[in-house]
Amino acid sequence: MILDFKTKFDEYVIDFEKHLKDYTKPININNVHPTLHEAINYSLLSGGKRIRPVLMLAFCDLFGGDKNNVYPFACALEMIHTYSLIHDDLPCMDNDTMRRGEPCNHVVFGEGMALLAGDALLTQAFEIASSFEAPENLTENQIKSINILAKCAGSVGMISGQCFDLHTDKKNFSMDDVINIYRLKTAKLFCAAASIGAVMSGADKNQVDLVEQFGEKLGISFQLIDDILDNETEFLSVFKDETPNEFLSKLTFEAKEILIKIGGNIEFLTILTDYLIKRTH
Ligand code: GRG
Repeated sequence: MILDFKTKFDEYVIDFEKHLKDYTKPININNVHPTLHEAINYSLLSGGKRIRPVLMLAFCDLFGGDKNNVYPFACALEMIHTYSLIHDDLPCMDNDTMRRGEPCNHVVFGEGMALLAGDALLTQAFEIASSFEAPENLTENQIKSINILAKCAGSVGMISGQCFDLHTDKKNFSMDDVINIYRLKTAKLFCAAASIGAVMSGADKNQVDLVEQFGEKLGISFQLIDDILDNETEFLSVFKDETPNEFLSKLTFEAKEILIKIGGNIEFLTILTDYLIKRTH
């Protein structure tokens, strides 16, 4: 039977969002500032595509894991992603006013509150990742996954990607510089999604290495499409020997080759790879 990709994708999103909503209800309302709570939920529950959680859950399924062990990490990763968008839109960064067709967090709640909402999301991500009750034999994988989350989001991951993006002279940069920015700024969270799904489902080191390589290629492709859709000429002009679209086709072919090496029921992930490349927004 041909997989109904969209139905499966939506099922992952619905299940994920049920778990996410549980984490957005404050346990002790007296301890949470009401505007902070509102600002967090404004961005966390405002129509993100949920690609990273879907990727994580799909790798969990590929390796036959229990999704209940993965939901806390999927929520944690989406919180980190959301914080990065809130901070990225701030006047001191990209200085944007609209996100997902709505005013940015800082436009609605003010710069200070947006900064704090981002800080709170980053912190809560690690609270969730470290506090769920895994069976004893899963504890080691849980710790490995927390470590992956921290590395991919931090100064050897997404944050350095943002720094290279801010501080590279875009008039004189090379294709390697651009790929490095994509690899750190965007692909690191894709790597985290894919690898945590695999690690939490008991994949071995060789399998996790392949999953990481897949996450990197998918994440770089994802950022490249973003730049193609936004016509980011500064970034796109570095592609000299091949067009950005040719490079994209090569990269996604390689990503799918890695899926074949990983093996198992890779149908959903293969279609997901094509779906992300063909997206129009
Ligand atoms: C710490 C002050 C401070 C800032 C951090 C780390 C950072 C700023 C920004 C991260 C860089 C960033 C925003 C990269 C863009 C990645 C990207 C393509 C985001 C859009 O992802 P989608 O399309 O978003 O999955 P949705 O809206 O669907 O959730």
